[in-house]
Amino acid sequence: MSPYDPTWESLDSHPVPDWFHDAKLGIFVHWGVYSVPAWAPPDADIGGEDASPYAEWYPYYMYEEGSPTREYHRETYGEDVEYADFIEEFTAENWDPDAWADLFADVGAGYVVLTAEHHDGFPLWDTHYTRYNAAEMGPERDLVADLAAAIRERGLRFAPSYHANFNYYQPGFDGQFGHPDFEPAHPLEDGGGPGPEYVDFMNAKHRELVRKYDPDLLWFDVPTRHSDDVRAKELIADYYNRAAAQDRAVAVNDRASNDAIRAESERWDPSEYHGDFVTPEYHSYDEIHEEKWEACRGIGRSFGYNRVEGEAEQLSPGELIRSFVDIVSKNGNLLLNVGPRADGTIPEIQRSRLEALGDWLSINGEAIFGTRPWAVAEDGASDVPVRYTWRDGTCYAIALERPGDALSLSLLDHVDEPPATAALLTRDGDRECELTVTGNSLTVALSTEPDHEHAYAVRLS
Ligand code: FUL
Repeated sequence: MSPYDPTWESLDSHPVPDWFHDAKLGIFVHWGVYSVPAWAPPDADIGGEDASPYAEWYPYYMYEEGSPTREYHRETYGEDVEYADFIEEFTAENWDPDAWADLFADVGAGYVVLTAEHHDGFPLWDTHYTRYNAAEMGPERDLVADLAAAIRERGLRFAPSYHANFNYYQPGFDGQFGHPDFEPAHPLEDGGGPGPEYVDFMNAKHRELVRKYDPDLLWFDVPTRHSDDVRAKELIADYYNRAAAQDRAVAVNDRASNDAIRAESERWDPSEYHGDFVTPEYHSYDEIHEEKWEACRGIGRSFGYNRVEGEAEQLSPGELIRSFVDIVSKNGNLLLNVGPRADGTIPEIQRSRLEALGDWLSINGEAIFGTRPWAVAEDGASDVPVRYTWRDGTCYAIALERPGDALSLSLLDHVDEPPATAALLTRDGDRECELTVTGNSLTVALSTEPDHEHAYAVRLS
């Protein structure tokens, strides 16, 4: 018997799997034909009308009169070069899925999400439904299958993301690919949702994706407020039921929060939220958010590789680590994006951030993985900002700046008994710290200097 029906009432009864709560860190990979031009104006506003810092939107803006991308395209490639002409340069010739998987596993990620199909409508898997796909053209390799195998071999979970609900080149199922004389459509301006035939085509590919790769997550780019347009409830029920029959714990995202957070004035309405977790993009919640959430963002200002981004656009290792700790303390995961080059290599500027995060987690992972939010996320009693996490009766206070020789905490406002011991996590193991209680204030003496940078975790038990 199938436990789930395609109604929100039924689908909303699905539990968030523990593994998703525990994992905290996922790696997003935006890779596709757009990784060939790999260009966007880095200083544009996200969601701008004529421009976006997202290089994976090149195939949209290159046809948008007045956009800097159109100008760049004309100057660099000339008027006659169409988006489809980039396919043959999307080679993946230096791609080593095992090396990617080793890197992501070393950072400490629990799951990896690859753009199986982005808004350009070019699937990265061997699909039966269009010959414009990575197995038949460009890399001539099923990128989804090969990455899934390498990732799962290392015990990480794998998910394809699916963004076909918005195709830059609708109508025309193959976008411009099937139409040499195509007129680029602008669904955003036309205001039309996908028509029923497009939805059939899109959902057939989706079912195929689910059957071929048994995703551990469905990272689906459809805000639930638009879910009826694309019959998302049917897809989600199909996915949950298949996973239930295989006894696998899976999760489905929701993007309503992304829309609402971006529109700043519009407060997210929980009745519009479905699925297992919400996915604010380039945003975070500033308090513990009870619905499980996952922040997604690039290391720089784009998801797809942008060749003109430099150091100035990237999160520094410290910013990355501090924002990750902040997200975890507030019930979030971080889905941190990597934008590889068209040949399958990961730019050093991104790799170095991943390695710094991995190094920090190799010392402080016990204060992150498998934790849950504590009574409060923040503590302002010290002169450095502090975030809390909690696991199995142990509380972790994580200072986001290097504390002096003591850390003052107000955690006694929230517990009956003060902790008996405190220890600073370091590269060489724990360093015991002396605890003093004065009224409601707890002071942790840090007699030894931390031996690493960026954020400092103290175990209180
Ligand atoms: C959005 C897309 O439009 C962006 O390009 C990116 O893929 C982001 C994760 O989702 O909806």
